[in-house]
Amino acid sequence: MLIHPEVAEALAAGRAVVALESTIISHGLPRPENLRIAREIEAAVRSSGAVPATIALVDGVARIGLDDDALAQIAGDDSVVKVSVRDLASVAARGGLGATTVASTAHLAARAGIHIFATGGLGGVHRGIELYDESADLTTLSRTPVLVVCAGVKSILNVGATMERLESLNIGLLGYRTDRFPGFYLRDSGYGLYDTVTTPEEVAAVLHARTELGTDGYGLVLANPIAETDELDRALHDRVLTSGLAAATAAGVTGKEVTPFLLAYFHEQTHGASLTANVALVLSNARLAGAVAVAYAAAA
Ligand code: PSU
Ligand code: MN
Repeated sequence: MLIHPEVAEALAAGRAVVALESTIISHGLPRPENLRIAREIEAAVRSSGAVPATIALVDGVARIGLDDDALAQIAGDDSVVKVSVRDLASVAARGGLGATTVASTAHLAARAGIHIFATGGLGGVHRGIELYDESADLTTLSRTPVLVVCAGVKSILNVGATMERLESLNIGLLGYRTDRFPGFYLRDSGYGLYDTVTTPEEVAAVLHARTELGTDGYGLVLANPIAETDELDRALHDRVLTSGLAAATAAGVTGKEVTPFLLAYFHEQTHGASLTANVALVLSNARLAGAVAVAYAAAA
């Protein structure tokens, strides 16, 4: 593991640091805008007073905090592979270039001593029953001490089943200024929440209470809904979702290709509207995570 000097310095001084994933850059957002957006996400963390640490495998080394060259490689190199927790060692051993998912980013962040993490959407239980497909994001968060700030999960997933799994796996779930579980492009996935917080300081208080009670070994999700003005049109969303799921089935897409396939399908079929929404929500999550990290560091 190689921790970027700025990140290492902030951690040693007990200052606020926010981990960022890299699969969203390589596989979640289209080229060439993805590099610019990756830089904007880091800037959003900084705007809240925290240090960003984008995580990836570069030349087989787990990097905690990327310089601009590494960020450009993740965004534009054709050899970049999507790396979950189980793939980390094999890609590292062959010196490969790997973009980390929520699961593997959370794993490496916690290992580096970073406990706040921002992304767009969490992985979860996929639709379809014959081939059961559940993201390692869930099982990893059940045993990783990290707070993940996200806009809920996409409706490409089985949202109800995902929420049940979050409960079974002891993964905490807080709504940020909402009592509805957000649906990524939409503010409301159709499912309610039991816990709502309204300030970064309240989130920091929950984090400290978890340490006190010994439940801090589990992940915690802070669900931050997309702003009303950035939400995708619901009719467009429903139409593209239906045709996208059918296209994935028809193309026989399985395994780790499912999520990137559906994300790209949305970006194409909405002619960029889903991309605009996606960028807005990720930036909002990065700003909120930065504010939570600052409040958490102040209360330590
Ligand atoms: N959901 C999104 N955007 C994304 C992802 C999920 O809205 O970019 C990415 C994240 O990296 C997440 C991964 O961890 O997809 C989940 O993939 P899978 O379902 O194969 O575990
Ligand atoms: Mn899967």
